[in-house]
Amino acid sequence: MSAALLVGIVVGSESDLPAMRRCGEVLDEYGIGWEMGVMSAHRAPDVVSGYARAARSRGLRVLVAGAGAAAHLPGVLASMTTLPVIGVPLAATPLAGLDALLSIVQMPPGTPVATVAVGEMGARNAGHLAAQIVALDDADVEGALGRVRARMRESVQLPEGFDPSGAGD
Ligand code: RP5
Repeated sequence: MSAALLVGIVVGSESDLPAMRRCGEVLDEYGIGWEMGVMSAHRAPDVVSGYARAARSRGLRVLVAGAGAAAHLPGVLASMTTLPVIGVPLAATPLAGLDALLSIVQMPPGTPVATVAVGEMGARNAGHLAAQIVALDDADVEGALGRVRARMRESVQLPEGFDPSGAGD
């Protein structure tokens, strides 16, 4: 049985796909169903509008939008749905993603976009953040989050002789 489709990943261009696949890989770790579409807010605004307006009734819980340059896609999506929207700024111009970061993060009050880091690192964190949102009322995903956090903790390498349980000033 395939996992229910809960997260919609949208990118502004095919050139954004390689970075945003990292988001899908993270969602796979949590067993969360996702889809990915290419739909530019300036080249096909009607398609973006239709997707955003249908998202909730299609059962999606979170939208993740990756875009570079002027990067208005996440904000436009957020203006047309009350689902949480996570924006991933991508490096697509000589400004290396700073343009997209400022565009996405600076949404005026009332239409927030939860903005993560530029590029693949941000795309991966968008997957983790989307999972945390889904986990608010999904015990399976909450359990998976706990297992991923426990695995992260295993990567810690303590100096010899240091006991973290006794740490403190
Ligand atoms: C944005 O412009 C896209 O999100 C992409 O990052 C950037 C460049 O798009 P292409 O010229 O590669 O299609 O809309």
